[in-house]
Amino acid sequence: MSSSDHQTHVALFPSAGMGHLVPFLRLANTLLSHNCKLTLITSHPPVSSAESHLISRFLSAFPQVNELKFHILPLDPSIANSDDPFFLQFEAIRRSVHVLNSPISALSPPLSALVCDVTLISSGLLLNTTLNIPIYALFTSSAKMLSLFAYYPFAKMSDPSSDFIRIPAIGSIPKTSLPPPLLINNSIFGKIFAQDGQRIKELNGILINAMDGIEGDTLTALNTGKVLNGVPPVIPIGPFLPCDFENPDAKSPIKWLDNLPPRSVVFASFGSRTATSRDQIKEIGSGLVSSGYRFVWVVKDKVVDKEDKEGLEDIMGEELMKKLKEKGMVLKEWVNQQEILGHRAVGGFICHCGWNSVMEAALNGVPILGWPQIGDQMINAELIAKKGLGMWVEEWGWGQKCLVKGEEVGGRIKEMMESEALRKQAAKFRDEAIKAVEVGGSCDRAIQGLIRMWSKGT
Ligand code: UPG
Repeated sequence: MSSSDHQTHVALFPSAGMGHLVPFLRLANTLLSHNCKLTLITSHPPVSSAESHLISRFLSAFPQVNELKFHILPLDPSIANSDDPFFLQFEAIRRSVHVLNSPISALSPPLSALVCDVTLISSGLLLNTTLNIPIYALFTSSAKMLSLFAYYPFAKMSDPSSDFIRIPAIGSIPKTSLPPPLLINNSIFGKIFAQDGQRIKELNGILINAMDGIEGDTLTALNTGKVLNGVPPVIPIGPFLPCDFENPDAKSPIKWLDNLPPRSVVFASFGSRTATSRDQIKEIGSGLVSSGYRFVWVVKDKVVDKEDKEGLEDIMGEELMKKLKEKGMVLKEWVNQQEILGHRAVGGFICHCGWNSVMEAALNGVPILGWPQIGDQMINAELIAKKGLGMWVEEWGWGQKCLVKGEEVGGRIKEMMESEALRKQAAKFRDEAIKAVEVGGSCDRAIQGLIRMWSKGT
């Protein structure tokens, strides 16, 4: 019997977009460090170059990982009313999953567990009709969002005329804060949400990039059946730690930051999958300049990076670009966000409240100025404001829908950078996050417990 026969063999099945891939690969890194055998299921072709590059860097760093590559059926834009390439990819992966049946059953040694993306719960359960192993989901957003996901199929039926969704033990969420596609009939996102939300009871567990220090109350409510009876164990394994293979070959602002005083710089970035309108880009630019603070700003002009070809000067105009260069660093490429947030010169983060970014800010003790753009981000923004990890200007609404003036942006940046209360609270979350990820800390214990269960087939 070879030594690999004794290894716990886990398959990880992420869905589209860096917001889903990054946490999966960070989990992969942790499982590998605990000597698991790993199969990574990759769907081809991916939507963005960032995904292809990250998968390549990951596989080069860990040649022992088995890549189970499968080609998805063609995208079908007529299938639902969405022009979002990432949602279309979610749907296409779900529609193509049957092709995995035979290669996944043939894996050797046989799988001990499958961890699928939250948008692939039905797919994972479908594959399990032949595998018959423990199936887990990795929930890539907040525990509050998970409560909505679990309760949504019931909430939707309860009172369609109400302006709120009331989630037991969690509270009311205004419908205006829900991911906007949930309010559109027949949207891909809405369908996945309803279909997979109903099936979470069939999972053996849900892993989540969350920690008790931030969402202990919600995690307890989920785990004691107060949100919904029958929710499987929700296991917080956050915050995920950044990994060496994530480093892009990009222009790094780190040397520039090295020469600046502690907490004197604002970092602005809105994640991997939203484009900022040209008008809003110009207002953000003038807001950053008028704030008086130095800044690192990552500009994203197109939803999919492959299409993001125009130069900064063309987008900003010569005059604004000149002013921006005097005070800060503007980039239009993939950066090492964790490294920037971890730099002592960075004292605030203008952030869309994508959940990975929120947890990265917490791990580094950096206060957030939340500016939700799409999806779960308004729910996350409300959460960080309530917990004191950041501020959220409710009147700004959805970034994709309203134009916020530069003067207003600049004023709020000052407010965030000058708030002693935010700084203290963010530092408290950083301390708790560091405790959670220490050897013997809550993450470590949770991962070891999981591997023990998986090795016993539970
Ligand atoms: N990142 C970089 N460099 C960049 C841009 C992003 O390293 O130049 C990283 C960032 O550090 C983070 C990830 O990419 O780890 C982005 O994830 P996230 O902050 O969650 O944002 P999105 O890419 O927008 O993620 C999508 C959704 C978001 C949701 C998340 C998890 O937009 O709302 O919370 O997926 O489900």
